[in-house]
Amino acid sequence: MSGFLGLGRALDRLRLGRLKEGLTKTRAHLGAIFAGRRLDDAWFDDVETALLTADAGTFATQELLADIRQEVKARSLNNDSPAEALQAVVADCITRALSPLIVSETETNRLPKVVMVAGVNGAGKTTSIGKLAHTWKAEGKKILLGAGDTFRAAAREQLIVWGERNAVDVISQTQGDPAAVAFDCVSAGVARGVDIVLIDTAGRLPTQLHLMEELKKVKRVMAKALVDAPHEIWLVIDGGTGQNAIAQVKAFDDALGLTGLIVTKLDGTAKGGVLLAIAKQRPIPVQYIGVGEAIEDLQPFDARAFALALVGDL
Ligand SMILES: Nc1nc2c(ncn2[C@@H]2O[C@H](COP(=O)(O)OP(=O)(O)OP(=O)(O)O)[C@@H](O)[C@H]2O)c(=O)[nH]1
Ligand SMILES: [Mg+2]
Repeated sequence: MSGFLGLGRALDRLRLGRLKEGLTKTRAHLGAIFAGRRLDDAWFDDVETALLTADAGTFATQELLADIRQEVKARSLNNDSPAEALQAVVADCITRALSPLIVSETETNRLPKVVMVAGVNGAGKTTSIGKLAHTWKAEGKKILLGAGDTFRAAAREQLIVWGERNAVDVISQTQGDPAAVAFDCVSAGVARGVDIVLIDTAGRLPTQLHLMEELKKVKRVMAKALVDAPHEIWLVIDGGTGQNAIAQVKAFDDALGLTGLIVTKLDGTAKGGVLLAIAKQRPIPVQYIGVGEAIEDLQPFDARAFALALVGDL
């Protein structure tokens, strides 16, 4: 048993390592503001600058600063307080600010559970679907993938490759529109008694209104194959997008009613603070984060781990 626990902890550390590696730049800013500092206005200015530089946006930054000031007072910190105490305040306040993004367990009893995945071009939708299939299959779930990106033939092929890698079936059509594929896929999922149906969609900008309408149609049509489907609608956002991510979340949420986000590429140049902005301006639970291109580079969102990856270990 302790062997399993030890392995679990080692894996957790490895995963946190990927995230920390990705957020190195932000941590270099945020982490540098603690050592040997006086708790004066200049310190608060530096915290503000570090948060803004990390893409937290002005709303979230101001609120976080107010919270940090209050917490500094509540903990009676002063100029003699150790750097770790300041770091702990900032880490705790960031964790709290991220809490609206924590997923609350809602078990739908519906089988199959239908998950529709959307997002702008190149955000990481198809890759995330491949990773999700891997994760859920490892939990013993029976999965079916739907190649709802009928825009490019290469997109269909890409999903089929992920299907082969995971040894799960992919429903696709060489002709036909995305709504037809989605309908087919949900129907097949019901007929085959699978646990989860994952539907890919073509990338689109929220400003391409006709494509947003098409996405709404894809959603509507699924309900004709299975009542209440899709049960989950997840937006994939590239963690390196910066403040534009907020506009994406708002637009896709308004169009589809999102139930979750997947934030990808947090291993790259992402600054991470955009999650603070999302938590403040349009809190949609972060179901998973992507920390690399490989099949296992997907992890559940952990607000505390994320805060520590931003601020540095205490
Ligand atoms: N470093 C890194 N790369 C990622 C991650 N997720 C996806 N990618 C890469 O991002 C690129 C685009 O990924 P796709 O999954 O094709 O993105 P998509 O949203 O399906 O793209 P379209 O279908 O063209 O809109 C690929 O090169 C992926 O390997 C991640 O978490 N980290
Ligand atoms: Mg794709």
